[in-house]
Amino acid sequence: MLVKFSHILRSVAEKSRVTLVTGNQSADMDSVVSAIAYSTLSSKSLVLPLINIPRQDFDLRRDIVHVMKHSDINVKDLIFLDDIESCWDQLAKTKVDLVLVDHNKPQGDVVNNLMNELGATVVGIIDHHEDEKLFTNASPRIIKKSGSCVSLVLNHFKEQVARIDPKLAKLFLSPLVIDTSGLKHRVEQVDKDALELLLPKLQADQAFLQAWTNELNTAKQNVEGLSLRDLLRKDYKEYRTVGISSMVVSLDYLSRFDLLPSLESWIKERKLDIAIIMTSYNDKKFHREIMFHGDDAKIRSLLNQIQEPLGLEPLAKYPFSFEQREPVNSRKQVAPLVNNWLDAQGL
Ligand SMILES: [Mn+2]
Repeated sequence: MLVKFSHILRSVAEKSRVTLVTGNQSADMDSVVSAIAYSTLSSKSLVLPLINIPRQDFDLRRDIVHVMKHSDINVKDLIFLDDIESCWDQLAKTKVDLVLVDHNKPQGDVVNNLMNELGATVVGIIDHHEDEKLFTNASPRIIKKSGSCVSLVLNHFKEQVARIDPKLAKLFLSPLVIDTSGLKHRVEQVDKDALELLLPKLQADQAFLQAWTNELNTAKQNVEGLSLRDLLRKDYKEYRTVGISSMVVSLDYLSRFDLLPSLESWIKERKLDIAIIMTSYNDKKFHREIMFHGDDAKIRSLLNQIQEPLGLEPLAKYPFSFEQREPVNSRKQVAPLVNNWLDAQGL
């Protein structure tokens, strides 16, 4: 990609524009596919997907790797953070526009530097997270509840979706079935509408949807051979000095690692006050656990604000580890509470 991306940039006349469509820094299935979908469906020229992680971290996302193998898109052709950094001088000669999908406030140093140092501007937003009320002139600016952000993207580009081939349809369907457990949970009207757009392309029935959901979930849950550091960065988002790693394993599973010392080095590496692990797993019923590590005083202060609203029941497994009484509360619900706490602390 490195060569190719710099090649593309070279072909862009100076002062002309390139649009980078970027998902959030967890770079989960929804973010990656939403960025690809927006880029592919947009009728403007030079609209390219930017995956908001280093290239080497992509392989940790085994569900996405699996999906890409079934598509005609080569992972080598995607742009990652390293590609941006190595093409920085060329980018500086170009006008960079940003479209945010699956988040609505720029995430990570590279994207923020594109804005602060190269004057990149956010020209479009399509998202299903809490509205941070930024970039109010962006167009489109669609922030709406949906199971999957890709549903909002597909509905925005309805006419173009009518022209895609079955392979793209299968790619675009993937976040939808992952985020809604096969169209069973957290399904909004916009998700149903998106499915209606894709079904004629796929000629799929209920059995196909279920099989594809299972195949993707199996790939996603395959953590074989991953180190704790891999698990920490596999599905990771940072909120100023608080990092939240989501994992599809239980806290018990993590006991095979040297958990606390590894968290210490993670905190140093990411320069965090608090590292949070959120687990989700099934054993007859669906569980979520949450665990905090870092500055004890800050953790206590944070817990003061969030333990009650999140319904956290203390566990004996590790210091500051809890079972979530309301397993519906994922990082999407926890993050705004963390942000409120950070605001109140002036951090
Ligand atoms: Mn999403």
